[in-house]
Amino acid sequence: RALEIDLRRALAMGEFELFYQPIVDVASRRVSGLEALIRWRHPERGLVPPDAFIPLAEEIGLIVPLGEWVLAEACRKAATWPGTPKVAVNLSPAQFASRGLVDAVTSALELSGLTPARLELEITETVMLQDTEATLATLHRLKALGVRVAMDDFGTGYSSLSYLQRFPFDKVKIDRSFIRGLEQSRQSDAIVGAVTDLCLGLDMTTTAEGVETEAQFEALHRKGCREAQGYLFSKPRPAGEIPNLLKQLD
Ligand code: G
Ligand code: G
Ligand code: MN
Ligand code: NA
Repeated sequence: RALEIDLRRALAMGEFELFYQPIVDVASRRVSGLEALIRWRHPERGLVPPDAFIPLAEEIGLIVPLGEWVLAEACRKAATWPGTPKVAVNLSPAQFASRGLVDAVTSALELSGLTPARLELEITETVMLQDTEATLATLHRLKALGVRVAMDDFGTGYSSLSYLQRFPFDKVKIDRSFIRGLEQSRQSDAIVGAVTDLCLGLDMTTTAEGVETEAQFEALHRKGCREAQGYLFSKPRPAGEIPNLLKQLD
């Protein structure tokens, strides 16, 4: 297929780049971290979003080398930023299950010199549906490196409370579909409040995704949600803008 050939070529040619979206500490409004979000700078099609190629990259196994590049690049960049913000990297299920994942994380940390605690790996619930024992073993090996692990898009898909009990997450990212309804629907308020309380009791922190309004931010503050991410603060930005953005938002 044309896209498949194009995708393999793109990796070889270095056409991928990472944008970064700030994550803000709710109490202080300071930037506590940034999430790396991949883009494909296509010679003819322009900037291609991840939804347009990540699924195919998964399917053809290209996600493993691509994911290794993302890890290395995000750590390398983060090590140059002013201050000590964390950098969050999305891991797709196939990458999580791949044999070389722990080695790839280890080498990204070593080559960049980034403090392990500044790297956060985001995994989705789909990962939890795979072989549970293997998943647990991988999570424990990652945590032994000193990196942090977050459950992404919590509350959508096949989320289950048993995952929070069994898997050693440091953080839960509450899906933006629940944040949208804050201050407008009792249901969203109740769900976000309950997830925040639950995570507090489990010694996990919470990050709200997709925060777009001051009213949503205030509601999160009242509910004790630790971090917020969304267009209210910044959309994902090219790497070159991050050093200045870190100085401005701080
Ligand atoms: O940046 P954007 O909001 O368009 O991202 C859309 C989706 O693509 C997000 O849900 C995110 O999880 C996924 N994504 C972005 N960057 C990466 C990446 O480097 N690796 C993987 N596996 N997924 C990514
Ligand atoms: O799936 P994941 O959460 O990893 O990816 C984040 C995606 O959400 C990115 O594609 C990003 O562009 C998008 N996003 C980030 N902030 C907001 C926001 O405030 N509103 C909306 N609608 N989308 C957002
Ligand atoms: Mn994410
Ligand atoms: Na998410």
